[in-house]
Amino acid sequence: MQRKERTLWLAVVGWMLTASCGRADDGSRLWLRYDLLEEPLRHSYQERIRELVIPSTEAFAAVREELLEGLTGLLGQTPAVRESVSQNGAVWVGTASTLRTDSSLIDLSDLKELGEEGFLIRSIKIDFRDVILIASQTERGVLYGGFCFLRLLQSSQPIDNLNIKEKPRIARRLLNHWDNLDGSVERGYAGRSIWRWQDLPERIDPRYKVYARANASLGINGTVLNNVNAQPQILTAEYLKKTAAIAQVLRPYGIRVYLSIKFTAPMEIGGLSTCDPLEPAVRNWWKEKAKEIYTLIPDFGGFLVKAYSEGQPGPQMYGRTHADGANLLAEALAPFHGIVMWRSFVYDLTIDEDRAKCAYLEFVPLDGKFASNVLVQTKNGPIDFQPREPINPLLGAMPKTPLMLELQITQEYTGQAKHLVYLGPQWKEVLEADTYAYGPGTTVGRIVDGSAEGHTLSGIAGVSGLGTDANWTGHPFSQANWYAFGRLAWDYTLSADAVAREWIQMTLTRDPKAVNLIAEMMAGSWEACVDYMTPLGLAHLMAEGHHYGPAPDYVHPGRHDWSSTYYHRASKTGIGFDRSSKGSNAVSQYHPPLRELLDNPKTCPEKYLLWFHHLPWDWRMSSGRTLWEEMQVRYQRGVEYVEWMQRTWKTLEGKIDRPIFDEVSRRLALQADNARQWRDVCLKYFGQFAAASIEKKNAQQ
Ligand code: GCW
Repeated sequence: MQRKERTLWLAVVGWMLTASCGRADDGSRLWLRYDLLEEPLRHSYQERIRELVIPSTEAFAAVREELLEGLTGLLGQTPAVRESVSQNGAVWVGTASTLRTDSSLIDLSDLKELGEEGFLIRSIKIDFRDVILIASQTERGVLYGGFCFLRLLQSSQPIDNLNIKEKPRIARRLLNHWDNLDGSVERGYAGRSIWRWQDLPERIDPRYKVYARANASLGINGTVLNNVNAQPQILTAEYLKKTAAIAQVLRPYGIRVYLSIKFTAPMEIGGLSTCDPLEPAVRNWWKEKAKEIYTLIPDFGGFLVKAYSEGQPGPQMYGRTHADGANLLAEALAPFHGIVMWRSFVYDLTIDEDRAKCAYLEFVPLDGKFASNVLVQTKNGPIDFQPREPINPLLGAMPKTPLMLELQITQEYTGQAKHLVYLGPQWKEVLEADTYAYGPGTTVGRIVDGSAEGHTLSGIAGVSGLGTDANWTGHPFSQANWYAFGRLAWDYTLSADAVAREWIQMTLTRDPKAVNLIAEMMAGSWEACVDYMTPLGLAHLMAEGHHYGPAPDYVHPGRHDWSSTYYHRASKTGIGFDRSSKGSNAVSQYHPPLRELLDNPKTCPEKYLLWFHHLPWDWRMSSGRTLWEEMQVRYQRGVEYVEWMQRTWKTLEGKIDRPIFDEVSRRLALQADNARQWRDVCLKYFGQFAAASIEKKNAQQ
C-alpha cells in the first residue's frame, strides 16, 4: 500500500471505530449530542417521524436546522421536509399564523395563554393521519418546542400520545459572564473567556453558535457578556461593535445581550469630570450612550451593575443612593425598553458589624424608589455563594421592587471545576424555601417569578464560569449545573433529580442502570460537599483569594469580615455566629414565623445551626450526639460519600465515553483527597477548642 493510501485507510478505520461505538466524545457537544438511538426505540420513533412539515422561511431557520440535525442523528435517516402534511408520521411545526394558513382543522385557541415564549406539543389527527404538532405564538416559542421534542427522543420518552403545554415562569433567564476584556474569567475554572474580543467583530468563533443553541435548548434568553467588576471600555464604540457581532449570532436563538457597566464610565471614557447621577451632563451622557447602543443592537437587553461594592465605584461617591444610580441608567434605557439589573451584593461594615445584615439594611429603605424597569439582583444567600446559606432576607422584603435571583453556576466555593457537585438540589432548596412574606407558601420561587408581589418584570441569573476548555465547564459534570440552571430558570418546579436524569441521558449514557447510578451520585453530591467543607451552618472557612481548600484559622490582616475566624467564632466556649435576637439579631430580617424558628437553637434547622447560633461544644443535637461529635460525623460522612462516588464511577467503565470517563475518574480522585484534607484540617483546628472545653469541664467536675 502506498503511504498516502495507508494513512487514508487508517483514518477511515479510526473514524469507523469512534463512529460505531461512539466512544470518543470529549464533551464539546454538551447535551446536544444527537447520536444514533438504539433499537427498538429508534424504529418506533422512525414510524412516527417520517416527514418534517415546517415553513422554509428565514424566521424558522434555527429550529429547522436543529430538528433536521437532531432527527437525522438520532434516527439515522433524514425526514422529508415538506410545506404541508402528506403522510402518516408528520411533525408539523409552526406559529399560529403559519399553521392557520395550512389548515382550519386544528384548535389553536390555547396558544394565547402560553404567551410569547410558551409552546405546545400535541399528537393530533389530520385527515386520518397521525401528526405531532409543535406550535407557539412566536418563532422563539417554536424553537423551544423543537428543543423540547428533541429532548423527549434523547431521553427515550414515549411520543405516542403527546399533550405538552409549557411556558416559562420567569421572564428574564440570563447567564452572567464574569469575563474580562483581556480574556481572563473571574472565578472561571474552564480556561479563558469564550468571547474572543481581539478577533471581533471580523472573526466569529464557531463556538458562539454552539453556545447559542445550548442556551436556547434550555430556554435561556439573555446573557451578560462581561464581568460585573466592569471595565469602562466595554461601552466604547470599538467594543460595542464587537458586542453587536456577538448579538447577531445569538439573536436567531432568542438570546439578547446585556452588558455590565462601570459607574464611572462617563468620566473614564466620556471625558466628563463627574458621574454624579443627578448631574444633567451625566444623565445626557448615558442617554446618548443608550442611543448609540440601540442603533447597533436594536434588541439590546440592558445593564448589570455592581456599585459601591468591593472597590467598584457607585452613586454613593456623591452622597447618592443605589436608587439614584439605578434610575439614572433606567431613564436612559427606558425609551428602548431596556432594563437595569442593580446588584444588592454590598457589605459596608460601617452599616452593621454583621455582614449578613448589610444588604438588607441598605436596600429595604429604598423599596418603592426604583424606576419600573429596574430589578434588584440578589444572591441566594446573605453572604456569598457559600456551599450552603439560608435564604437572603431581602427576598420577600421589597414588595415594590422586582428582585432578580443570582445563583452561581461556576463552583467558586464548591470545589471549583475539580469537585463533582451537582447544584440542582441547592437551587431547589433556595427556590422552594418559604419566606412567609405573605403568609405560608410564599416561596422564593414565587417572589422571583413575580407572582407573589404582582410584578410582570422578573428575572433569574446564573454566574456562568464557561470557558475555552473543550467541554466548556472544566469538570464534565459541571455541565450539569449549567443545564440545571437553565431548566430550573424555565420551570423551578421541576425536580433536581428529573433534570439530572435528562442531562445524563442526553450527555453521558442511556443505559438505564448507569443512569440510575449516576443520578444517585449526583443527588447527594452537594450535601456531601457541604459536609466535608462547612457542615451545620458553618461558612467561609476557605483559603483567602482563590477560595479553594480549607483555612479555618485564616485571619485577614485588614478586614475581619474576610477572616475565617469572623465567621466560625470558635473558642473554648463553643462555635458559631450568634445572629439570634441575643446576638447580631440578623434573624429579625426574616418574616415570622421563620424568624422565631431560626431564633431558637432548638427549632433552628440543624443545617443552619451555626449560621445563627453560637453553641457550646457539648450542645445536644437531634441525633443524641454532642455538637462536636456531630461535626466529626458530618465531616466523615462527606468524605465517605466522595469515596463511594469514586467506587461507583469505576463500575461504569465501558459505559461512558473514554475521555469523559477518565477525566471524571481523575477528578474524583482529587476530590477525595481534597475532601479528606478539608476534614482533617477543620477537625484538627476545631478540635483544639473542643478538647480544651472538654478538659475544662472535666476539671470542674
Ligand atoms: O463571590 C465573590 C467573588 C468575587 C466576585 C464577587 C461579586 C465578581 O469572590 O470574585 O466578583 O463575589 O459577586 O461581585
